[in-house]
Amino acid sequence: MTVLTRHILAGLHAGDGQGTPLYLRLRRSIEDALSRGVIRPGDALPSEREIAARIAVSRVTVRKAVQDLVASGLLIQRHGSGTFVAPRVDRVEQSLSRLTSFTEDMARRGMAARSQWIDRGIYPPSPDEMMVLGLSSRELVARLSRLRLANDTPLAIERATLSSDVLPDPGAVTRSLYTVLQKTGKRPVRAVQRISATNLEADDAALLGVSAGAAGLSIERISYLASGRVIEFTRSIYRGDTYDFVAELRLGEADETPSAEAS
Ligand code: 16G
Repeated sequence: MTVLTRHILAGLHAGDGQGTPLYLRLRRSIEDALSRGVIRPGDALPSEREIAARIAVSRVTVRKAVQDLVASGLLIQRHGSGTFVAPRVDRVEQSLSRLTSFTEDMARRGMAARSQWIDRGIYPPSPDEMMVLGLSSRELVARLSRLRLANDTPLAIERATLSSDVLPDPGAVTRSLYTVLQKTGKRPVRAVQRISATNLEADDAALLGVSAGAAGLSIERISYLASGRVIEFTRSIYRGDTYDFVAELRLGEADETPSAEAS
């Protein structure tokens, strides 16, 4: 018997929560095992069949409890290799003074960046996209929507739009958009970013592995070439529990002159 199934059995037999559906009691005892460190980030869970047999409940009950924990981000399932305790998400500190790409940000922290494509294609522009990118309705845009992961933990959903003459083949972006833009001399050199608080919609929350309504950051980035041309319009949703955006502030030039105080 594994330490986990022993822990679950002890929890289920402790008797509290009678009247609560069995799958919920099972879910709670797995959560309890996680919080007490009985199972740790990266550990593999026994198979559903094994848990069901050891604690004498149906596989459907085990599956329901496990699916709930997957939906809330505590467990992850890898196709073909089983269910694991999700890696712990260390908060990521992101400077607001450097214009960097997601891939670069993660590499600097020694984390492996990965993307899952949600959409990648050429479309007629929406009114917002036309306005921000300065396009007419006859022109086209490249849209790249990705779930961005670091060490297999989903951190953000990024939806970037560029004029199709900047990126005629969105399929050319496999890993890093900024690397592709760099190669064609169109990497942005400046950006304006607007950050606001949001509660995650169910679809976005499911992608990010958190519960619907959880806190998130909605970020709009408009990036420019040195010429002043807008090159990229990105709308992103970042997980509120993983990101700290940090800005360095300096005394403004006008305030630095001592004369105001001297008088
Ligand atoms: C950053 C940018 C995003 C850009 C992406 C490119 C925010 C807050 N930041 O995540 O605008 O598209 O980097 O990353 O949206 P990549 O070069 O790794 O594809």
